[in-house]
Amino acid sequence: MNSKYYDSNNIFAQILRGELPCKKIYEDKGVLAFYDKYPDAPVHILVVPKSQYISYDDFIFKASAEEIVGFFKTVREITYKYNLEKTGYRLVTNYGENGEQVVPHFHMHILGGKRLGKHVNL
Ligand code: DGP
Repeated sequence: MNSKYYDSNNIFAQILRGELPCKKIYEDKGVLAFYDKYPDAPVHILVVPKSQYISYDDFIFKASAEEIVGFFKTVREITYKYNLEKTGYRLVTNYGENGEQVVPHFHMHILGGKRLGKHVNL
């Protein structure tokens, strides 16, 4: 973790290349969303940009404004697809050692489907 260089063998890169399966729920030219394999909530979706960004830090630094806005609007669309805007949800992105990011391809967790409490361990 915390490498400056993108590891093109990370699990999400393999999913994006179709080398590993995923339960896909949404795809467009720039974004893929799929269910987390180890869900922490009844709804636990991962949204990833298709371009190679290591982390939130890397994404915000390198992506165009258009790409950043498109990504976050897509996250919102997915919350509506699952009616989460009615009951609420949590967005989480982990970064670095203290944030305990495990997969070094930027991703947003969408968590919902139950009362999550003040904190969540991801
Ligand atoms: P993070 O700690 O933010 O890097 O979270 C990585 C998430 O990825 C974690 O919630 C579990 C999930 N995950 C790990 N391996 C796989 C996989 O092979 N498929 C899917 N769908 N999710 C995975």
